[in-house]
Formats: sequence, C-alpha cells, structure tokens
Amino acid sequence: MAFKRHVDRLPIIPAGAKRHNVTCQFCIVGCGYNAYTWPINEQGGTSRDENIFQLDLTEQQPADTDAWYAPSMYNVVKQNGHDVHMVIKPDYECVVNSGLASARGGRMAEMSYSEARSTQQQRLTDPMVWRQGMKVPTSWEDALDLVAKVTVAVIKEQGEDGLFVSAFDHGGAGGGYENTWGTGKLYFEAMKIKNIRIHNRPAYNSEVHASRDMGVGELNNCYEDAELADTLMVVGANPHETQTNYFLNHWIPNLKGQSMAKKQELLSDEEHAPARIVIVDPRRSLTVNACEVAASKKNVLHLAIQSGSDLALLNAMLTYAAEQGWIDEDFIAAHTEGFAAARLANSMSVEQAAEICGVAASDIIKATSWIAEPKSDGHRRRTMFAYEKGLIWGNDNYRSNAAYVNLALATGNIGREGGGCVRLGGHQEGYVRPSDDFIGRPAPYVDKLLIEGRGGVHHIWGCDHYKTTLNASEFKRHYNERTNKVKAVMDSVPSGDRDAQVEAILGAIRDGGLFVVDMDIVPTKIGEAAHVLLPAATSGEMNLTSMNGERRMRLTERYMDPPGQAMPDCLIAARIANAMEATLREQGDEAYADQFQGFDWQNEEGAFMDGYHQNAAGGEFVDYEALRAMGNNGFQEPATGLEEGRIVGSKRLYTDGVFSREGGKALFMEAQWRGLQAPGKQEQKDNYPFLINNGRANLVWQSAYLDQDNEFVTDRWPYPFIEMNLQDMDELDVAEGDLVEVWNDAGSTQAMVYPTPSAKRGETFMLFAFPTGVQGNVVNEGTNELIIPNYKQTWGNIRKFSAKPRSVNHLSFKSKEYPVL
Ligand SMILES: Nc1nc2c(c(=O)[nH]1)N[C@H]1C(S)=C(S)[C@@H](COP(=O)(O)OP(=O)(O)OC[C@H]3O[C@@H](n4cnc5c(=O)[nH]c(N)nc54)[C@H](O)[C@@H]3O)O[C@H]1N2
Ligand SMILES: Nc1nc2c(c(=O)[nH]1)N[C@H]1C(S)=C(S)[C@@H](COP(=O)(O)OP(=O)(O)OC[C@H]3O[C@@H](n4cnc5c(=O)[nH]c(N)nc54)[C@H](O)[C@@H]3O)O[C@H]1N2
Ligand code: SF4
Ligand SMILES: [Mo]
Repeated sequence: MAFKRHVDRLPIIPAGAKRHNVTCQFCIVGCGYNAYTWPINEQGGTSRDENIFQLDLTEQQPADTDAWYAPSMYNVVKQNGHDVHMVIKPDYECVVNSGLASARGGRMAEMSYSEARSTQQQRLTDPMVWRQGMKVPTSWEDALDLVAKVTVAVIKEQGEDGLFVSAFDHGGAGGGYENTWGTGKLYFEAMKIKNIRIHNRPAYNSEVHASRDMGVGELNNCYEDAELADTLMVVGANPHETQTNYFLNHWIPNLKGQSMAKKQELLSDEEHAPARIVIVDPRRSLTVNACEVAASKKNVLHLAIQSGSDLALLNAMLTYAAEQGWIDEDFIAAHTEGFAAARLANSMSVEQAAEICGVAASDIIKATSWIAEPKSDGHRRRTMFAYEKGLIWGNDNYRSNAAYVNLALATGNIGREGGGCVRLGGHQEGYVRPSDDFIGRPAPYVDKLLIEGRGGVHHIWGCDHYKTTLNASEFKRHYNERTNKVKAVMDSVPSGDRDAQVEAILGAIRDGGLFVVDMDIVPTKIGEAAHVLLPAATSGEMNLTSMNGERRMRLTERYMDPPGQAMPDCLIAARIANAMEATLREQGDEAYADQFQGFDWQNEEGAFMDGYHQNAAGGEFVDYEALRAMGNNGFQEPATGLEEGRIVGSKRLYTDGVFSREGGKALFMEAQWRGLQAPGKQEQKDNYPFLINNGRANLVWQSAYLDQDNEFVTDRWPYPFIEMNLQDMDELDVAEGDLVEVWNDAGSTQAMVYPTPSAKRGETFMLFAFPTGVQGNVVNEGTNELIIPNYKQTWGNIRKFSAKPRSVNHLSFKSKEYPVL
C-alpha cells in the first residue's frame, strides 16, 4: 500500500491512451509533463502492444526507466463528462527537466479534482453569494448581476478609483497569457483602474525596477548557461527547494563536472573546469548543502551575511574587481554608460563590507576572484549571476538590485554564453496586458488605502492576502471590519429584493464598508470575508500558455473538465465586462457601456488571439496550432518568425550588446549603502532578539491552497516550521515540535520548532504563508520608496505556548541536510 495514497495497485497506461502536452502548473521552471488519459473501463497490459511504452513489462526495467509512474501521478477525473484514468508524468524528452519530477509537480494528478477518488473536494464548483447570513451556491447570471450592479454603483459614486483590484500577473495556474489578458483588458482598457495591486506585493509595479531602468530585462539568459558557466553566483535564493529541476538538471551537472564535454564543444578555445558557486544567504540553506555534496566544499563559498547587508557586499565586490583590473573595459566602453560615476559613488572597501556584512574580508576577496578574475589562459571568466526573493524582498530592493546588475555588467557577463544576470523566478510568466502607464510611479500603496477605509468594491483574482501580504494582522483587522459592515446590511434587507440589496450595500460602503468579489479555485482565507465567490477553472481544465525562466513558451492542453460550473478566469473577466455593459445600458449610460465591448471570446483561445497574438512582441507568429506542434520544448520568447511551420525563438537576450534603453546602452546605477532602509526595520532589529527570516520549503507550494487538502503535506507540516538554533532553544526552554508564538510591534503568529544545527544564534527561518500560522502577521508595513515589500527583514520575540500536540508527535525532526562526504 503506497504511503498516504490508499492504493496498492495502479493500472498500466494502455497503448491507445490520449497524450496531452503539459507544463507543470507550479513554479517558474516549467517542467514538461504529459497527461495520459483513457476510458475508465480499460487498462494496458505487460506485452509490447498493450502498453504506451511499447515495452515488455514482464521484464525488470532499469532504475531510471521512463516506463513507470508514482502513485501521486495517478487519478480518476472527468473528461467531457465521463470518468477517465489519468496519469500526469514528467516528460523525458523535455529539455527543461529531462524526465525529473519534483515533490510538487509530481503530485499534479493527485491534486486534481476527483469525485471518484475524493481528491480536492474543497474546489469551488458554483458561484456563491452572501445571503441569509451565509454564502450559498447560485447561478452565474445571479452572481454576475450582483457584482455588476454594485461595481457600477460604486464607480458612479466614487469614480473608477473606488474599484480596488488584486490580480495575479504571472503564468502557470492562476495566471497565463489568456487570463492576464482577460483581467488586463477589463481593468486597463475598458476601465483605467489605478488602485490595483499584484498578487505578491501591495502595489502595481515591478519587482526589479532597477534592472529594467538599467536596460537589462531580468530573464536574459537560458538554462544552458548554468551548464556553461565557470562560476555560478546566487544571491538570496534557495534553488534546490524553489527552482528544483532547474537546479538539479542544469546546475548540479556543471558543479559535478558533467557538463565539461558540452563546454568543450561549445566554447572550444577556452580552458574549462567544473563550476564553482558563490551563495549569498544569511542562513545555510539546503542549496548550500546540496552544492557541497555535488561539488565538494572547496568549490562552494557560502557568504552567510547579516540579513539585509547584500548591497554593501555587492558594492565592495565591484570596487575590488575594478581595483584588480578584473572588469571588462571593452564591453563597458562599447555598450554601457555611467560606469565611472557609479564606481565612485558606490565605492566600498572590502574591510568596510566585512564589518557591515559580518563575513571575513578574505571571503569577499575570494568571492570576487571566483566571479571576476580572468582564467589562467587569459580568457575572461564566465559567471552567471542569479537572484530571487532574498534580494527582491530584501533590504533596499532598488539599490541592491542595481548593485548586482552593476557587477554583472562590469564583468561583461550579460548576453554571452555562461553568463546572464537573472531572476530565478517564482511562478512562470504569462503577462500580456494593455499599458499600465496611467498608474504612475510610485504606484498607490493599495493595502494601506484599504486599511484607511478607501474604495467601495474589491475584486480579487487568485490571491490570498490573508496569508501572503505584509502587515497582515492590521490588514485583516480592518478588512474584516469593513466587509462585516456590508454583510450586516445585506442581512437586514430581504435578499430577494435585489434593488434594495444594492441600495443597502451602497449605504454600508458610504459608512466605510467594502464589498468583495473573490475569483479563486478553493475557498480562501480572504474569501471568508468576501460577499461573492466565483469559481475558476485552472491549468489543465483549460488550455493555458505561459513561459518559464528562460522565456520558454508552451501550451498546456486541456486534459480534464473543470469542477461543476467553474470557468477560466479570462472568461469570468469577459462575463463581468458583459454584465457591467448590460447594467450600464439599462441605466442609459451608452457611452460608458460602449467601453465594455470586445469581450465576446467564446473560449480561452479567443482571449489568446485577442491578447498575446495581437499584442505580444512576436505574437503574430504564435497561435495554439503552432504551439501544439512545438510540444513540451516550445520556443524561447520573443518569437522572431516561422520556419517550415515551426516558431523561431530567441535563445539569449542582448547577444548583440544592444540593451533595452533608448540609445541601446546599459546604464550603471549609483547605489550607495544606507543601512536598513524600509521604515521601522532598524527599530525592530534593535528591539527584538530574533531574526524571523522566512520563505519556502520543497514540499509546499505557496500558501498551500492545494496542499492543505493533501494528506502527504499536512501530515509532514501540520504547522509551519520555524528553524531555530539549538542554544537559543535551550535558553527559551523549547523542544522540537513545541508550538511557539512569534510576535512583535506588527502582530503575532505561531509556528512549530524545528531544531536546526546550522542556524546562527538569534536567527530563525519560518515557512511563509501557511494556513496554520501566517508569517506575514509579523512583517511590518515598511516598504521601499517604490512600494516593494521587505518581507525578509523581520525581527520578533518568541514564546512557547504548547508542548508538541498530537498531530506533531509522530514527526521526524532530523536535520534536513545530507551528510557531505
Ligand atoms: N512573509 C512573506 N510573504 C510573502 C512572501 C515571502 O517570501 N514572505 N513572498 C511573496 C510572493 S513571492 C508571492 S508569489 C506571494 C504569493 O501570494 P498569493 O498569490 O496570494 O499566494 P498563492 O498561494 O500563490 O495564492 C494563489 C491563490 O490563487 C488561487 N488559484 C490557483 N489557481 C488558480 C486559478 O487558476 N484561478 C484563480 N482565479 N485562482 C487560482 C489559489 O487557490 C490561491 O488562493 O506571497 C508573497 N508574500
Ligand atoms: N517549493 C517551493 N518552490 C517555490 C515556491 C513555493 O512556494 N514552494 N514559490 C515560488 C515563488 S512564487 C517564488 S517568488 C520563488 C522564491 O524563491 P526563493 O527566493 O529561492 O525562495 P525564498 O525561500 O523566498 O527565499 C530565498 C532565500 O532568501 C534568503 N534570505 C533572507 N533574507 C536575505 C537577505 O537579507 N539577503 C540574502 N542574500 N538572502 C536572504 C532566505 O534565507 C532564503 O534561503 O519560489 C518559487 N518556488
Ligand atoms: S521544479 Fe517547478 S516546474 Fe518543475 S516539477 Fe517542480 S514545481 Fe513543477
Ligand atoms: Mo513569488
């Protein structure tokens, strides 16, 4: 019997099973999978003509055989109303993952909606509205009529600034080109909504303004560059757990020396060695451990800097590289501007940085030599510069990002093999929307406006701020108060009388209330406050296009039915537009009603053709048919043409040295160190004993919206873990598995103690966004000047409130590290 899966036998995939192209719906890496489906009353057999693998399965298969799937990769789902067997297994032919699954993607099948096997029964199947004191199922027409009437009424009274929006802007599940276009066309074309925020930050802006202002788009290389680099440098990311198969399939081989042949073939006139890696992270992550196992300790340099001190380190590395003459003068002269000024302004000695960062000066020098010192044959070293949320949600986002891009530009590493200065990424990407220029910069701090009582109606698309925003305690307190006001008046008027309902809701809004519409696939925490829930279909229940971290675009083909009445987000957006148009015409406002035309797509392909095909760079070469033909390897954006029916893409950006700025030159940026920059952070650090560092773990996807209904995950993590130093645990008198309260001036949360021998004194790491303990409760409201949240720099107190509860008793608290031999 497979652990937690309640099966002891799985069917063999028959020869005639249908095969669909699938890109994993979760992280940026975008691993290729295939979904195989076949009728419920059929099974394959062991002989060659009976199974899809065309193999004799009575024979022992090799250890890494493709002719296999795990229990988590199986389910029974509906297809065109009929039960079918379904297997979603990794694609060995996909160049991204070469057949690797991960602890998240490998569970896609069992995290699908299945009536036959009772998985994900939490999924929303019908629109729900608040009436008679609870949320009850209703029809689309009824729910949309209420949404349109209230939304129009609020706009008539407050203008379009009275409509607040939270919306995903990514690819994969809860995103993709179809759905970002649907929502974008509604809020940026039919309307001009300024009070809009993105799923992961409280404003509508870029996470990497600096890189873009410098002319360097943040996804500028390809995954092969990680195989070709002499040195990998990674700042504030934990790719073993968060970009898993990119790390395992492209970094590890280089660290192990397995990509030497490829290096010699592609870059034949240079000397090569297995890669070394520099990892900048205040804590010893599992990535550090995995790299040491693969490359041995001598080729791994972990700079365990003080939380938030990256900028000082990066400026010192630039200063030192320039002093040593390790920079690329020719590249700087030909393709950039502003180097001399930036070098001067950012000047920082190795000794100063060592002091600020709390690392040895000799290690800063060593890191600089690993990334910049020419090779012994005189060739310039190829270094790939990678970063993610430890830098992006870290101290002084704009300047730190700039300092990192400075370093990559100065060493001539953007636009060449084995280089790049790249976000590792979070979700896949899938952004195509009308211009957002009218929003301005800095964009409105939407959470703050909501807390202050502004706005009358809030549309939420696939985000759960109750688990994922900053200043979350305060946000929830105000949000509950405002939405409860509306619930109270809705309860006071007969729900059968729609006009009276709308009038009462408007009255509550004038009194500070907020009316909330939540588009999601499951009931969320913020959804508890909402008045209308609209059920979305997700990846695989609709055709969906996205691109990954090397801009590789694929089509995930619909392989199963959405639950109940759920429909793709792009079609929900179109239906909202249709309903608003109808309401406005009823009211005789023809001019405004006309703005809501053009939402007549019949399906997601219609949204794709209206959006990506017409608006994306190179979109004219891309449609579903062409993408289907490109299979799980797709093409790398932007498309530049078609050759014999195949889309031609772009492997790397900036290979011609022309950057994304007027005049084509990349800009070096001044970025001086100025301490902990976001308001309240230094005070918090001074006042509380523990750093509450936070982020992700391998097993859990995001706010656990699907994992919370998956026994395999809830069994391992009934509570979010908090990694603690052993001596700190002694002093606080807490033991493994104890539940502790974490608190500070911003709020409180709770977590389960995980003893961690490598944790530094006074430094903890907590799983973020978990349903049974929200780390964001203790993140203060401080953002940088462009409203980028600073989730990572948080300090607090810790107190025990319970010994190991029953649900924790059986858990292992062994170190998560592999021994390094
Ligand atoms: N403390 C702290 N906070 C953080 C971070 C941190 O590091 N520390 N990181 C931030 C980051 S990088 C991120 S990305 C955010 C994540 O913040 P959120 O985006 O709020 O979190 P998710 O869990 O990704 O939420 C996605 C929601 O979308 C729903 N969903 C999934 N598929 C679909 C679909 O097809 N359609 C619709 N309509 N809904 C769907 C899910 O059910 C879920 O409720 O958190 C941010 N918050
Ligand atoms: N397993 C899994 N994978 C995921 C996700 C998931 O939920 N689960 N989510 C996806 C998403 S949306 C995102 S955005 C990415 C995020 O991917 P990552 O950025 O790799 O993940 P995080 O765990 O948020 O943070 C990375 C590291 O930043 C470090 N850090 C904290 N403070 C600092 C600092 O001051 N300086 C430096 N240099 N480092 C610091 C933390 O110790 C942590 O190890 O992951 C994606 N992949
Ligand atoms: S690494 Fe990311 S894309 Fe690949 S299977 Fe895992 S979650 Fe999916
Ligand atoms: Mo993210």
